[in-house]
Amino acid sequence: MTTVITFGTFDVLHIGHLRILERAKAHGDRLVVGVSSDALNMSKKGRNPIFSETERTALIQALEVVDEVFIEESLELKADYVRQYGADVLVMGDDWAGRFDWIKEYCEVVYLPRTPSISTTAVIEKISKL
Ligand code: C2G
Repeated sequence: MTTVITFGTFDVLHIGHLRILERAKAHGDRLVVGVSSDALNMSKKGRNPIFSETERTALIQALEVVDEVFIEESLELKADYVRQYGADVLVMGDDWAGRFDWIKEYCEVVYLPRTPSISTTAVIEKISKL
């Protein structure tokens, strides 16, 4: 059994998020997802998320491709999460390329290309122009 772990804010959930979760799952048998806490999102992006961590976690947990979800409290705790969930592979989009290479000591680290032409910023802009 190969366990894959990935992380993200997933706010507002869109097709790029679903695609990376599907591609992450293809690297193993079990997919564990760390959803950024509201506080972590604030420290990364300087604003509150559109949807709360409770809502974002429920949305991710409801996806068929996802086996387990937890709240990611800090970017620095990745090695602990990898150990805690018995992850063999860490998958992230390539906007994070190189940033988690230090985890290679604990498991395989894979960066996948982002889905082009879709982002939360683009979704927010599209909605604001309606
Ligand atoms: N993603 C993607 N294609 C897009 C947009 C996002 O493949 N068009 C991927 C990102 O590369 C990331 C995942 O979807 O791997 C989640 O993206 P975000 O919600 O933006 O996550 P982020 O805020 O970058 O948080 O510990 C890491 C962080 O928690 C990641």
